[in-house]
Amino acid sequence: MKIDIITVVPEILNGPFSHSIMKRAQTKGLLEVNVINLREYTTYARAQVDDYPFGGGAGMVMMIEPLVNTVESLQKTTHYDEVIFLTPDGETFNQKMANHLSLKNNLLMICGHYKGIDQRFRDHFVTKEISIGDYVLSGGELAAAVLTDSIGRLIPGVLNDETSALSDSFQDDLLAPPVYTRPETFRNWKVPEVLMSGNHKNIDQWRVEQSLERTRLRRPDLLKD
Ligand code: 6GU
Repeated sequence: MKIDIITVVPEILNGPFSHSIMKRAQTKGLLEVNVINLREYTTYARAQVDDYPFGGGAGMVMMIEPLVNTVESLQKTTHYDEVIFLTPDGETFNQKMANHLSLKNNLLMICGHYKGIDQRFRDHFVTKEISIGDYVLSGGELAAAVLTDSIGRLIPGVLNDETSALSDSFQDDLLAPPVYTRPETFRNWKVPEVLMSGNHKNIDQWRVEQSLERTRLRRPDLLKD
């Protein structure tokens, strides 16, 4: 899978994909992430990419022309399955969307900044608008990193048995159960006995019960259907 990300602050995206599972996904050739600097595609003086809103009001608006130049240039060599605009007024991202997007070949993400982007770009180029939650970020970069990480780790072959996505919270609409490792006793705090029993039927049952209990207490909304 290829994920191309258009941004005016490419520096923010240098770190998130250079380590751990995202790094391995790229090394294995299963994921390619390209960060594209919008300013390199503008034909305006001083690499301008934003301007005052028509009708007045606070904040700047990202201009349509640099965005279209960038997208159309990329589209010469890549067919995108989705053109995703990261914006707080988009559909709230969840695991189901991550699963769905992990099956695509090519994704283009556009990070918003300032007061937003010219609506005509959204109308004519964007196929999906996604938010990562009900709070406001300074720009879409961190949201693009969140999507790329959650989608990238689901690509077949990225995770091994040890890091399997099957036991993740949300994968079956349940939160993950508690986990423990050595030592068996720390400051007189003991690991639940069942985990030390070697009885895998009991262990599996305990984990399901814990998942259900945790979900009931913390996220009862997940159990409604
Ligand atoms: Cl995608 N962008 C911004 N700027 N803020 C957000 C967001 C996205 N998702 C939640 N808050």
